[in-house]
Amino acid sequence: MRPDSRLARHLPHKMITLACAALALLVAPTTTSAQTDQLVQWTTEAGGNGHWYRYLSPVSIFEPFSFATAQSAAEASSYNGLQGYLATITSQAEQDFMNGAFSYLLGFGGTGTAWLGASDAATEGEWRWLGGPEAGQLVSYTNWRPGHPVAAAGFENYDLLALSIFGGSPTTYGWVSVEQSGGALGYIIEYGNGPVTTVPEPGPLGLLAAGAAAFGMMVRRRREDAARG
Ligand SMILES: [Ca+2]
Repeated sequence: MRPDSRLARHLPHKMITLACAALALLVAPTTTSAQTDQLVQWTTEAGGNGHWYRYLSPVSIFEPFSFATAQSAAEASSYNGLQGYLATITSQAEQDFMNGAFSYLLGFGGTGTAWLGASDAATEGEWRWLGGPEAGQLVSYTNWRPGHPVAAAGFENYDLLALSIFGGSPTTYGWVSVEQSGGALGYIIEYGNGPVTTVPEPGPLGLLAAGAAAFGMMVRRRREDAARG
């Protein structure tokens, strides 16, 4: 019997399970509450900033994301060593890139909204980016849909920013202000705020490395056993 086939036969079930789990993590979205998970880079070759963007949709249209949920999820995430935050669109070029990158993902029946990272909650009418390299800066480039931003009125302040996509021909993209109690059918994370400063959770690659190390130990132990026996 060849040694490798004997090894495979005796490969502990636990080890196979660990390897499968690690592989599943590698291909699965890391945000469990979201359905769609696509990462796209705005490359410097294409005139971009090199940042990565990720659009996440809810598991159903009946479970929109609150702004707070989206913001905390974005800021708790990282990719490629870059800190995440709710996306900031600071130029027409960045808007154009995102329109192209995410149009096919957004919404149901071709219409949808996704949270972006700005608010005028602090001072009504004064929109500022909340995170990323632009944190605290006034929103200068704008792409408001007609009628937006909605001025404060009565009980509700329309303090939050979402990218809205209206299906049809041509598809139109624009920003809408959303009330504090509102939800959006997705959010966009931008990864570009410098190196991650917090200690990351063990990622898929870390788990794979741990699995490989454990596998190596097992093989070594079997060889030692064989040498003794
Ligand atoms: Ca940006």
